[in-house]
Amino acid sequence: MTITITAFERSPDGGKGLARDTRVRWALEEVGQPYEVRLVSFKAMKEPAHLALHPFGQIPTYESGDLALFETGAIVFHIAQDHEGLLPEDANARARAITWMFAAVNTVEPPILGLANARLLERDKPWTNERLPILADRVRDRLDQLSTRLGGADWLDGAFSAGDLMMVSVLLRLRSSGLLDEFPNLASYVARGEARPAYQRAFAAQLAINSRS
Ligand code: GTB
Repeated sequence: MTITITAFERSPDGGKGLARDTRVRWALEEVGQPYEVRLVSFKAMKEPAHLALHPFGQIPTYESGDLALFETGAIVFHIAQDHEGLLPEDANARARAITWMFAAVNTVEPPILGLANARLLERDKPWTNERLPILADRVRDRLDQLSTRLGGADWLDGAFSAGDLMMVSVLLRLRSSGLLDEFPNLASYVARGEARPAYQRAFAAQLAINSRS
């Protein structure tokens, strides 16, 4: 069955791989599933055809046969459940990997988004300069905790899993802030994720679209 995902017609990041279709592409590459991409403009995202797929008018979405999904956590989870390679066989290890997926999107990503939004969207607000250090410290607290848990391990819980895929994807958003470099084991963790051939293919595929002139 053909898998089709949606992505920005042109990502505002110019191909840095930060838009969330990259994590879905990465999951599909890890499990060796070919996929098609339907590019959507910001305008089309808010129109009925796309809203029927994504109630919040965003990318990415995932379609396969009569199944349509939105939310990258749910999409990556579905891919990982359907194919070998992203979740361990052992039931407890599988549950822990899923826990890390939720931790990535529910616990680590929100403060990172708070900081990113303040830097990108609220720069001109009178309160931003005062608020930025508070938001950065919120991110630092989470990174400190995550760094302690990861310690010297390569991945969060044994072999690479969908939990790592989601966590690395979330942490990548921090690169331009410099915060990741304050935690060398997390910087190496992210670099390990980026070095995976499946990530490289996913990154190259989104770059090919976003670097067109
Ligand atoms: N919780 C949802 C999920 O995980 O799927 C969030 C989806 C989401 O935020 N989608 C964004 C979107 O469609 C694109 S990825 N935004 C358009 C809109 O809401 O109107 C977020 C994103 C956008 C741009 C950059 N960037 O330029 O660096 C990075 C990340």
